[in-house]
Amino acid sequence: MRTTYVSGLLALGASVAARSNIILETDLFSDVDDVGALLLATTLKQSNLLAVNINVPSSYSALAGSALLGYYGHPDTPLGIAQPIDDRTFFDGWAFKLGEYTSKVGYHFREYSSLAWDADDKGKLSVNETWDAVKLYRKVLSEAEDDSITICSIGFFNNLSGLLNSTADEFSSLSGPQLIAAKVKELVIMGGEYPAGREYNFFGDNPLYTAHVVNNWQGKMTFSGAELGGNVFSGAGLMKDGPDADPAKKGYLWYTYGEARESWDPLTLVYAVLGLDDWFEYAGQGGRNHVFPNGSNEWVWDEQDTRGEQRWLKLKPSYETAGMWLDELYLKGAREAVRGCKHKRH
Ligand SMILES: *[C@@H]1O[C@H](CO)[C@@H](O)[C@H](O)[C@H]1NC(C)=O
Ligand SMILES: *[C@@H]1O[C@H](CO)[C@@H](O)[C@H](O)[C@H]1NC(C)=O
Ligand SMILES: *[C@@H]1O[C@H](CO)[C@@H](O)[C@H](O)[C@H]1NC(C)=O
Ligand SMILES: CC(=O)N[C@H]1CO[C@H](CO)[C@@H](O)[C@@H]1O
Repeated sequence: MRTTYVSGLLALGASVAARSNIILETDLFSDVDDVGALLLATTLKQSNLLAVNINVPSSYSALAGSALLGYYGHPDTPLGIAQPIDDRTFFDGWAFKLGEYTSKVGYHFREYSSLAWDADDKGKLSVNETWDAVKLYRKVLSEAEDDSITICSIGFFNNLSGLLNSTADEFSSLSGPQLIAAKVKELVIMGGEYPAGREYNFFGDNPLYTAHVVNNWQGKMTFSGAELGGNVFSGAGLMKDGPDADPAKKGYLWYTYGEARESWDPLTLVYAVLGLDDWFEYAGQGGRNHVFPNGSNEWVWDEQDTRGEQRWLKLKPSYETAGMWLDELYLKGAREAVRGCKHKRH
């Protein structure tokens, strides 16, 4: 196995039609691997990022998300967030080791953001320019070509559950499930453990939302489990060699203090954009994921279930190689962003 990842670069000449239309559903709040995923979603040539929805309702998540989008050349990509928003911040009260990065990325890169950092007289940040996540799904899906959208879910399931429950509105006369059936090509999910287990994205917020989405979604679903990204470490190269003023580099440093991080979310994003490519193969075809009310999950074999193909991902290269490939992609994206950086807002 070669150790340098080139197929992403070879595809540079690929036509625009070969790009994947991505809606990113992220819990950009605690773990920094969402930042790695967002870096790739905004800088991979094969990614056509249509919208970002955040499922933790923190004003700092919105500010960080907006700053990252602006910095990486996507100032007009709409940003949605679960409502109502509050001012919660992350604190690592488990290991007392990991730092908080959303408020710092939001503040230090505020010049790239389309949201105002200014606090009102009660100290509350103004983030009222963000979309309600479910409305944003309905708008983007209603405007899309049929069967053209990949939703890449790397966080919790409140917004997707809200989308499933949604009804006709100003954007579309279709219900949530009808809109999904018409427009969504694939739902790619970081969450669960395969063939069975227990993972944070599934149980960490409201596991009933997870069960609602995974057990009812009609259409193709691909799962990236705890065991996949949990063994692949990345980010050290970006922290060491990345451009000084890169917000993803800073986010990683503020979170891990220089240590490589597990790669659950960026690996999932790579699959959502590139497909299997040299990175992945499928497992579990013919079976279904089932999520229990407590958020644990199990792969079941049920021939009565005709909801559409489901599978989970396995890695093709070694864990070390995949980590190296990720770092190459982070560095390439961060370096290109420096060259293209002409999009300060304020
Ligand atoms: C956001 O708040 C500002 C200040 O209160 C107001 O001027 C603006 O119209 C609001 N924008 C939206 C979209 O509600
Ligand atoms: C959507 O509806 C299901 C019941 O059909 C409910 O369990 C779930 O909480 C609802 N989701 C949201 C986000 O309110
Ligand atoms: C979750 O529920 C499943 C099914 O009832 C059960 O097998 C499993 O032990 C539960 N897990 C936890 C951690 O409670
Ligand atoms: C419109 C809608 O259903 N939005 C949901 C997104 O998730 C939050 C939970 O954080 C729900 O309260 C909202 O109803």
